[in-house]
Amino acid sequence: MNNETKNVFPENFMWGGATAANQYEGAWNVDGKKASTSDMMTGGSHAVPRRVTRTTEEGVHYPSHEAVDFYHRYKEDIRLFAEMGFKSYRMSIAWSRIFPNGDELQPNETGLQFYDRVFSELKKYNIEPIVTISHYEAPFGLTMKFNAWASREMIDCYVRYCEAIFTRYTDVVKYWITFNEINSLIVPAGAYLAGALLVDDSGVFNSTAVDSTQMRFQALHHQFVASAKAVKLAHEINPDFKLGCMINYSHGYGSTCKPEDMLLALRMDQVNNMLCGDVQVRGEYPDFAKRYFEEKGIEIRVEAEDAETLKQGCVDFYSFSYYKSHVVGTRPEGDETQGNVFGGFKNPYLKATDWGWQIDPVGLRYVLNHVYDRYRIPMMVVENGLGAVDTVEEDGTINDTYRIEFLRAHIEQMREAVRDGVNLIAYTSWGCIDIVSASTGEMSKRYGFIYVDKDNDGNGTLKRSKKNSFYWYQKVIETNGADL
Ligand code: BGP
Repeated sequence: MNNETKNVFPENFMWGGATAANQYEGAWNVDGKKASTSDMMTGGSHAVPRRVTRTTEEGVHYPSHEAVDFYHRYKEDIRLFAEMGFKSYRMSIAWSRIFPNGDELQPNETGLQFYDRVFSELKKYNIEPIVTISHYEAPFGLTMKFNAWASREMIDCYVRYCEAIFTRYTDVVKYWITFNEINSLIVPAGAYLAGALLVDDSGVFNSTAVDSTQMRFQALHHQFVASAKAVKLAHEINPDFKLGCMINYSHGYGSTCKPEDMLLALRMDQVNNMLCGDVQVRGEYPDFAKRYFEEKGIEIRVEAEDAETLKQGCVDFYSFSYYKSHVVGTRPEGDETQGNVFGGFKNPYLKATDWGWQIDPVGLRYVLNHVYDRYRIPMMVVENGLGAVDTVEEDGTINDTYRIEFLRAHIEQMREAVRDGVNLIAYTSWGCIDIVSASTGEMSKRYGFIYVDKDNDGNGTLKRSKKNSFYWYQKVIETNGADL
């Protein structure tokens, strides 16, 4: 490959990393902060799923309570990000730091000050923040009061929170993402995380998910309206603000070229991926939604002004997470895969991670082209990475060649997509420093370029050390993606 085909990323391409407050900050109840939904979630393991509690119980391990203590170590961590050459850093604000119960009328000044310090540290190194407003959490108070997004009351609370942060950080943040992986609400496994839903239709406190399709889509509608209102408000507060949606892109191939399998793959793409993108980018529900809702018996309660609100709140960029692909259609003989968030079968052409996530770099090029053709607005890959168990050698080194290979293969395909004409403006690798895993609550599923000394039981010094991938990514950024 000659240099011309290697040097394809735009000059101001935003290389960086991504984290989320509840998996990273710790300090869950200090300086006025109160519990968020994620703070009431116990740790888990392969065998024991995480569960949600009503009160934090003595002796039970809650991974978010300390996480890896970014709250007190942000200077050291941001210095390391800067050393890697980060141009951007995707982070989230913990809503319950700003509005501890969620329904206060005034924000918590001490909470706001924490992010003042973080943003000023980022500015020192010219790192552009990309801020997720709600990443898999909501104040626990709101959840108990309203069952969170199941209720329309959430919209005003969310918009009040947005107003507080848009006004406060108007000069230091330009890129905002309204909800992390908003489409996770479509499937039960994502309903707790994305929607903070805790109580099911029959009023039962549900430890991991809510099974009611009706409730999930209603909650999703409330998030759409909240997102649109936030976009409009943001543009009024600062016309330079850029707002984005964030989709957990679940790419599914048909299991055979049987027309029915391909049709099913199309239908799943429409419902799982495009429905949310269409509402947030185009400002209206897509035509296929009508039949889908009818067939599922979903009746979304809408207010008269919602259609206009959605139209006025179209996002400026499309961001998504991409980890894996799956296969849908006729189940191949002998395949007993249960699948993860969006389900699906094994793909005989792909290898999988230790957690069964099928590694598919070419799928990333496919998705970038597919989505860009549809919306033609700037795109960001805001999560991508390999969750793996890392070993610290006796001399302290961490030789994570597998991670480098994973990332290299994905960046190569991004490069191809840029050559295909996709307007890609950012890449923030997930969990750029080891943090708590969202699905398992464990530390052993690591994504970072920076190792953090902490184990699944919460033991460890929290010391940071550079993995081999740290130096590799540094070189990638330095050469703007030419030297992989
Ligand atoms: C995404 C979430 C993240 C994150 C990542 C990896 O779905 O937005 O919060 O954690 O997945 O998942 P996990 O931590 O479960 O490996």
